[in-house]
Amino acid sequence: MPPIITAFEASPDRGRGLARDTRIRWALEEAGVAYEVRLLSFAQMKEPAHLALQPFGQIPAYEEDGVVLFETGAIVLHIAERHGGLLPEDEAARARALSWMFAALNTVEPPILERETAGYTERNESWYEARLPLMEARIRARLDGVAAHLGEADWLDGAFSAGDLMMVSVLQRIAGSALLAAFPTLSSYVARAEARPAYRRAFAAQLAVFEAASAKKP
Ligand code: GTB
Repeated sequence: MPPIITAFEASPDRGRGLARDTRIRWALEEAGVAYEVRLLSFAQMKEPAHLALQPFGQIPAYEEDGVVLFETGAIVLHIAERHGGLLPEDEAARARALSWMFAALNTVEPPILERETAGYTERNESWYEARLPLMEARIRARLDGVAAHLGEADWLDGAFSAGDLMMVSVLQRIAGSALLAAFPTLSSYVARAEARPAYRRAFAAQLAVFEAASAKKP
């Protein structure tokens, strides 16, 4: 049985590939694994059937041969370990790739999400404009670290790995912003990753879901 992932039946990002199922689609495409998708409405995401797979009522969840997983980090790691293609064979290089995967999720993503969430929830509060430069400085400090390590290289540590997949997925959340544009090597890094055939297929697949949902609307 192919793995099954869950995704939004109508993604709020309007098919821009920012919902987290894209990470999983991309990892599966890089590994050459065919998959199926179970589409959920927001209401279905909070129902017991989905909560049994994803305790927070979010997407994505992942099912494969009796293994049920949630959290994109855990899912990408599982795909990389089970199916190959995303982690180097060499033990030390593999460990470094995993460090980058965790750095993306634990060090780079939190300040980016903080700014994004504040934009949704605090924009009209008196403190928002004062807090914004502080939030952006925290993001820039993380981008400095990634850019310094990347230098002029194509990928973070030798060949493309799950570390790059996760880092690019995180950086995409500030794509188009002045924050990322201030780091030309990181902008090129994101563009290089997005040009990978596996990413193009993953992006097209999630966009097709959004377009089909839009076409059904009266
Ligand atoms: N830590 C979890 C993981 O990595 O798997 C986070 C999963 C998560 O945040 N899922 C989001 C979700 O289900 C969808 S991707 N949210 C619904 C809820 O919590 O009730 C996040 C997302 C949503 C929308 C956009 N967008 O519109 O641009 C981008 C990203």
